[in-house]
Amino acid sequence: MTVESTAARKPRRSSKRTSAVKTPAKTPAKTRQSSEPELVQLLTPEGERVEHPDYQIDLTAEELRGLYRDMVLTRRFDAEATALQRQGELGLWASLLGQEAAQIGSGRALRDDDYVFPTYREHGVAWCRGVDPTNLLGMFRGVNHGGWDPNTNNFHLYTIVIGSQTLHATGYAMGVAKDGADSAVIAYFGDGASSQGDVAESFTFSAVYNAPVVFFCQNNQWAISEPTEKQTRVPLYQRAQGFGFPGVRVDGNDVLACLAVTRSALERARRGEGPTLVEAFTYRMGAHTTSDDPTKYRADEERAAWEAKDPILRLRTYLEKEGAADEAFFTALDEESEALGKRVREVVRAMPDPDPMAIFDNVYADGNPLVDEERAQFAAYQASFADTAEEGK
Ligand SMILES: Cc1ncc(C[n+]2csc(CCOP(=O)(O)OP(=O)(O)O)c2C)c(N)n1
Ligand SMILES: [Mg+2]
Repeated sequence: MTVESTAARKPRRSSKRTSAVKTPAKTPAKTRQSSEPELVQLLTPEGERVEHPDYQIDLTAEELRGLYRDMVLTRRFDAEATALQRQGELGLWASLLGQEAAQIGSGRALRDDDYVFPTYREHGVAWCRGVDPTNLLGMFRGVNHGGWDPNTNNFHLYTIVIGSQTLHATGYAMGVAKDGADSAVIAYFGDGASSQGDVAESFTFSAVYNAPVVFFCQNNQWAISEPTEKQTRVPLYQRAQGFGFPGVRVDGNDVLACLAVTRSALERARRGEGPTLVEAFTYRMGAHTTSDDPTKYRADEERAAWEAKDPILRLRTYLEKEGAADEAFFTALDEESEALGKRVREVVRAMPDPDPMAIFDNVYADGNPLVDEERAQFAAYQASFADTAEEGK
């Protein structure tokens, strides 16, 4: 495999980002990809099934429809959450638009007893774990700090502190190994997070302790407004080599490849052969969060080029070509999507505001004098509003 360094490929960049795929209409897909390191692909953007020598997958029509349904419902939920933020029902939302295949493919590779450490964008993985999507919204509405019990679905709470969850995953995986269990752990993080010291430390520890952990990096090309080439001089998956474990780059918009590659990495972890870094090469189609405006720092053509690689569309093309799904299936799924959207709207709007004093609960298991002092101060502050209301009568 020939791998050019990012620096060699793109000598000088202007502040307005141009991408390796900036001229999609004139450049055939094959030529574009040949300038990038090889990635594992089982379903092309045109919906053609292709083989890979190291990763095989054989799914029934029902399983393929299942993956399609997962991606469609996740996208619908995500669109609803974005709309709810715009209507003032959520304070913020981090959309997964474009990353459905990376999340559903990897999420469906997991066993129930595996443990997941997500970031804040893994709504598709949460879906695969059986977390009710409405539970993801409380934190974004500001009415709770999490919204689900991590141990019910082996899906940890969302983590905002970039990269820190890779350390939690590594420690957890070391514990799994000590227990002699054959389950695996997966940590999700982004291209930007790969620059964090926490990630480097978790690579070191997991390698040395042979921890059963899969590092699943969704390289969506952007860390807010910073492009990937500001994070690394080499393709991210190659970082693993320096730590002594394998790294693989997969087409993150190909749900079949993401499933096959993650499955293989999890099996390797279960066999006691240690960590794997999976780099899912994908694209953040939307804004970083609803507080961001990507038109300020990236060109429209870049998004358009990635639209042609849409993860849902390519599976739909394949399903139709293979006769694996009929019109009735797509119609029923449309109806199911609408019903999900309606349920999400209703549940969010009915979420009660918490008692303001509840913010001091669960800070320390056994209490703390400083928290007690702050609680008393805040209670007095709250009471001052009651006095004002009385005076106004
Ligand atoms: C330790 C830390 N530093 C900075 C931030 C601010 N921050 C929030 S998201 C983000 C970018 C993360 O990019 P990436 O890891 O690529 O994930 P993506 O948002 O693209 O999924 C940053 C810098 C943070 N939350 N935590
Ligand atoms: Mg990113």
